[in-house]
Amino acid sequence: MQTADGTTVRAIRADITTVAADAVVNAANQHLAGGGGVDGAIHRAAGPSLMAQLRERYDGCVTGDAVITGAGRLPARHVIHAVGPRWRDGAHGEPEKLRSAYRRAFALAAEHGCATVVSPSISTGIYGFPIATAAPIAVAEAVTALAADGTPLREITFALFSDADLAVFIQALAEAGRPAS
Ligand code: AR6
Repeated sequence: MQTADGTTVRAIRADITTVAADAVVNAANQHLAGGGGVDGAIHRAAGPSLMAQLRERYDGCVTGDAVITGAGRLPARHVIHAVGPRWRDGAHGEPEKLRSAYRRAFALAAEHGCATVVSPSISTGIYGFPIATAAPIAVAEAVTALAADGTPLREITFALFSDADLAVFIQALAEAGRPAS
C-alpha cells in the first residue's frame, strides 16, 4: 500500500529471483556458504560471481547481521545476505535476532542508495521460525526503514513462496495499518 509519504510496503507471491529491485535480500547462513531454500535459488539465478564476492570480501556473518554483494545475473544491483536465527523455542533471543537481520539488511540497502528492495521471509523455512511471529517483525522493520529521515528507500516488497505465507504477511500488513489494497 502507498501512503501519504509516498512509500510502499507490500507482499506478493513470487519466486524472488524473478522480481526486479535495486536490492534483493537473501536468507543466508553464518558461513555465507550458500545452501538450500531461497539462498540456493538466489545463488543459482545470480551465477558464480556472488559466491566469489562473498569469499573475497567476508569471513562469515553473525546472526542478526547482513553483508552486501553485487547481484550477478539477477535483475538487481545488489544482493544483501542477511542471517536470521535458527528457531529453538523462542526464548533464545530469536525475535530480536530476526528484527536485527531485517534492520541491518534495510540499513545496508539505504546506505547503498537503493529505492526498491525485495525480501523473502527470513528464517521461516529451513530455520523453522514460526511465520505468524516472524511476519509482524518483518513488516514493522520495513515500515520503520521506510520512515527513516532522509532514506532513499521508497518501496519494500516481501516475496512469499506460498499462498499460505502470503496470507500471513497480508494480515501483518493490515495489522500494521498498511493494508495490501
Ligand atoms: N523465492 C521466495 N521465497 C522463497 C524461495 C524463492 N525462490 N525459495 C524459498 N523461499 P529458507 P531460512 C521461502 O529455508 O529459513 C539455507 O540453506 C521459503 O518458503 O530459504 O532463513 C541458508 O543457507 C521460506 O518461506 O531460509 C541457511 O542455511 C523462506 O523463503 C538456511 O537455509 C525462507 O526459507 C536459512 O533458513
